[in-house]
Amino acid sequence: MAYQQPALPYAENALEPHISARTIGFHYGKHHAAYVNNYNNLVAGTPFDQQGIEQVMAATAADPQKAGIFNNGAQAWNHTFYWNSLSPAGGGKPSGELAAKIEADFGSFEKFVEELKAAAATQFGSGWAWLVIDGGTLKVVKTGNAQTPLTSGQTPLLCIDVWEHAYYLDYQNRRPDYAAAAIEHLLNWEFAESNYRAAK
Ligand code: MN3
Repeated sequence: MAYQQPALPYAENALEPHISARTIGFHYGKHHAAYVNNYNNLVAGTPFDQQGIEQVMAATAADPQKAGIFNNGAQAWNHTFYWNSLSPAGGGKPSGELAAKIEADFGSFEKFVEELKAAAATQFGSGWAWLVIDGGTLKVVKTGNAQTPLTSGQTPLLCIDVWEHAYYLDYQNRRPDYAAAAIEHLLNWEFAESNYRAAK
């Protein structure tokens, strides 16, 4: 019962000029696909093969002997969440309840943007920057490598991949420029709002 890599929710060139078709082609077609293949190879013939990927992530997150399964499964999941966190029609601001909650918990939308940009810029090495809801409060968090807030009791609303493969072809060492472009022009607030409603 192999885990299938979900289809990219838009064309490879849909996020241009902010993220190129070349970057998305390698990122979705090679990096993400490799995590999915590795995960399927590692769980084949084990009881994990019969479980959903989120269940497997929860079961392996704290077990160093299962690090290979966790890392590849979490990267498979994180990337699907990332593709959905971006949209060619994204950017701008959220509306309604989530907008009010961001103002309440961060002070203003602009403060939230500053925090998310800072998290993306300062995550040391490979990892992710996230907007999560944690015990009823919105927070910006960063995680290293394959780590995901999903297995720390937090509910992700949006994420940005800050591994070099996410931006190096387009931005080289300028990770903050990539993060700013993604945050200002691509963030999928409809996706965040639906995750927020489901978490409440
Ligand atoms: Mn990636």
